[in-house]
Amino acid sequence: MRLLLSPTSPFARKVHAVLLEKGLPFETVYLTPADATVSAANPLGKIPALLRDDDSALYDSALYDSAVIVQYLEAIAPTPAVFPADPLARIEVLRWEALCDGVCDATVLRMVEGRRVSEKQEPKWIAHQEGKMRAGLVAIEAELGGRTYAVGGAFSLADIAIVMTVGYVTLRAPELLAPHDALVRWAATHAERPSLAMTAPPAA
Ligand SMILES: N[C@@H](CCC(=O)N[C@@H](CS)C(=O)NCC(=O)O)C(=O)O
Repeated sequence: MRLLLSPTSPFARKVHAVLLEKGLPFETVYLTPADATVSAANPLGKIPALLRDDDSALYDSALYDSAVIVQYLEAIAPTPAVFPADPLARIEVLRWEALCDGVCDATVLRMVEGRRVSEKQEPKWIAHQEGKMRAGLVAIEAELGGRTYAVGGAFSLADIAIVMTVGYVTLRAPELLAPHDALVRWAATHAERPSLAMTAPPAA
């Protein structure tokens, strides 16, 4: 399998970490979303995409988005699992993933707007995205409470998603984490896990 990714993409980090957790054989292909290989694999032109080994045609065989790729990996390599067996606990993990993906989506949108020349930036749009980031971080910290793992007392995709989110906000908007010492400490502990340490984004 080949994973199309960039070093800073949080969504790619999620998939990369799951591949490492499962010990699956794969290659990494680092590129930007603008690369033609990405649009050939994913008509939406987004990273990550996964090129499976069973491909005869590149377009037909590529998988996206990160949540779909994670489900695929869990299906082909159920052990070690990144989802709990209990269906209702699985829903909780999926909700954590949605929450964390949403914070990362808002962080990407804020960053893209912030990179436009200052006269063209829309402060209301930036504030709107920041509002989602702040609310998401508050929810993540509050719901984690004093737990070691987000769901069911065991490591899961929810923990990967939280570390991914804290790592990406640290890269793009560290000031928004100032009120969240407890969350930052929680993430730092889990970020030492090999799959997460090996996929950490570069420093800003
Ligand atoms: N929901 C998608 C989001 C992927 C995404 O937004 N990737 C960004 C990089 S972090 C990207 O490729 N952006 C390029 C674009 O939107 O054109 C997923 O989970 O895979």
